[in-house]
Amino acid sequence: EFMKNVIAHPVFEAGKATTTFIDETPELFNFRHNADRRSRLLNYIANTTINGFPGVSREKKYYPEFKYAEKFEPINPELVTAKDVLEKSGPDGVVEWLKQQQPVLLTDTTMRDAHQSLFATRMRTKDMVTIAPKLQQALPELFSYEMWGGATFDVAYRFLGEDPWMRLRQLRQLIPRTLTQMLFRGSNAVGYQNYPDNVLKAFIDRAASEGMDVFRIFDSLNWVEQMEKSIQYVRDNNKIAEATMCYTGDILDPDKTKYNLKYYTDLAKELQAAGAHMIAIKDMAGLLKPQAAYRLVSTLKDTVDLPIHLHTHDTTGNGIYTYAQAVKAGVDVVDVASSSMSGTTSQPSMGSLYYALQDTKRQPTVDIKNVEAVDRYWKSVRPYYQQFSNKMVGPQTDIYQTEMPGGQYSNLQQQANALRLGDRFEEVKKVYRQVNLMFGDIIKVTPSSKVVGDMALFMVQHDLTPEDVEEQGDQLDFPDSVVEFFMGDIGQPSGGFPKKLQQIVLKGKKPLTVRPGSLAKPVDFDAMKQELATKLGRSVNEDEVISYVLYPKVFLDYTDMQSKYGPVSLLDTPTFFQGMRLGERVDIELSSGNSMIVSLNEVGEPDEDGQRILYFDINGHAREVKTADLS
Ligand code: 3PY
Ligand code: ZN
Repeated sequence: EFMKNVIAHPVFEAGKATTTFIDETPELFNFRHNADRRSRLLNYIANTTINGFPGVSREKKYYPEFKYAEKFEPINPELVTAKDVLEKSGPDGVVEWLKQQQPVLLTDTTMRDAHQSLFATRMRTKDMVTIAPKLQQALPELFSYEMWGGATFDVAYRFLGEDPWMRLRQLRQLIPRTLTQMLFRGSNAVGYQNYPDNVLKAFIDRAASEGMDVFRIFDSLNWVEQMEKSIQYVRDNNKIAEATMCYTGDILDPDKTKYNLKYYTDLAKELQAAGAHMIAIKDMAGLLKPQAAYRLVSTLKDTVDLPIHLHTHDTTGNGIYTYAQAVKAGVDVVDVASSSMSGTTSQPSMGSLYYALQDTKRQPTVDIKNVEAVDRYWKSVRPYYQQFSNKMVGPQTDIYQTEMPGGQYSNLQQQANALRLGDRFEEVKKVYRQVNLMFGDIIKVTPSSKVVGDMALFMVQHDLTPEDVEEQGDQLDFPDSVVEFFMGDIGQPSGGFPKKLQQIVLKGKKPLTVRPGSLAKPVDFDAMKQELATKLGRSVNEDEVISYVLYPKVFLDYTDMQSKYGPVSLLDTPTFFQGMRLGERVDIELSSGNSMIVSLNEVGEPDEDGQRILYFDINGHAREVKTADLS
């Protein structure tokens, strides 16, 4: 077996093996492992070349000749970052430090919300890790990099065939001087349902130990009870608990009385009492108008003694103006994205904000040349993901009425297309607004936004008006998410449920009136570990158990994909989504110093069973791979 490895080794094959070859070539001993990884990757490439990637058309492979050669100065030894303060003085130290900063601080969302909101969360770890060391050198003084949480956890496993924990560890290692930040959906963790408290705790403990610093914790109905436990678990890890108020409505509109200024100041006080280190205003739909931002931030500054972190989406086009007003009112940190990953459903641009605040005392302290140089990298990466883009070409001011979150817009469009309602999307938006009012005017953000979206699609699909729902409700089979919402499974909305509609939807079932987590049985992690180990036929680690508990099916599908196709995260992004084209050559670095150079020389016609043979050349050796043509 060992001799087979020796003979098959490229150095030996090339006749270059000397007497010390065996001693100097440790991979001979894991050669089967490597050969196996190579074969699995080739199977992936062959299959993707022939059958494509779900949701990606294959007319043209976008594969630019691109070498990113920007160089940055080493970090100034005098610099003190928020991360340095956290390491030295803990989260309370960061809170005090923030209060002393005159310039507004920045969070860069490029590696999380920007791509979640622009191209369905599809950015791959490889494209982040490639730039991460340079990001660290170029922009160490940022408050934080948001690079995890929200939809990224699920999408990494489900669509990208990669391990989100690995992403966290790699970025943490490459960005040691700047805080990492994640979006945490309170009792819904990084999922769409309520999890028992011990699952929240296990997840937060693990994320903290793997390098997460700032946890932005929200609840989709702004229900503080749903955030309290998570805030405490983050505090227990000596990390930063940023408790969140999701913003909806318009505090300056006297006709909109439900979510008025008092609602937000009361909420901020409750969050402070629950142990928040910082307060986030999460304007997920881009509804916070500039004058309202001024009013809200200045009032909050007078109400609570905590730093305020503002998050908006540029969907309605006023993001920079909103930030400028918030900065004037004393906001401590704002969320921006690199220019070519900013705008519309994403965050406002970092570079634009820098210039908008020029000649003010609060202009952010960043080197604008570096901001622009980093953006040249993102600009070259963005076209890889064009096919997942939401195609919104400019600001959508009708969102002020629809109140649809940036991340939902493109998703709902996809769902509408799938139901053949694509050409009725304007109607879907109109009904989305009606549904919100039928439900009692609720906060709309994952997962409550999905409930409203599902109901809107249901009503458009069945041509139902709100009156129809009331009159024929007992015969209607409402979407599951709507039933769960009225059952209280995602919590209690402010002002309670509309009673009549609740009865219609629940058809006699008795709803919860307490926090679902207070009734949920704790998960038995030891039993889950056993169960997973039995299913996979091998021992499993802590990350795998937590992921399995959160997303059992998604996680098992991911492990299936791994056994079939190997470490697909090592492929470059165009090859991952597009496979190869005839005559093309691709370099894959399997591990440091261990590369695989692949050329595709010929693609055979399908045989009678629909199998094609692809003729590759691997590190100079011919190799045939058979794959089924599913067309
Ligand atoms: C998420 O929950 O993923 C969000 O980004 C909500 O805005
Ligand atoms: Zn957002």
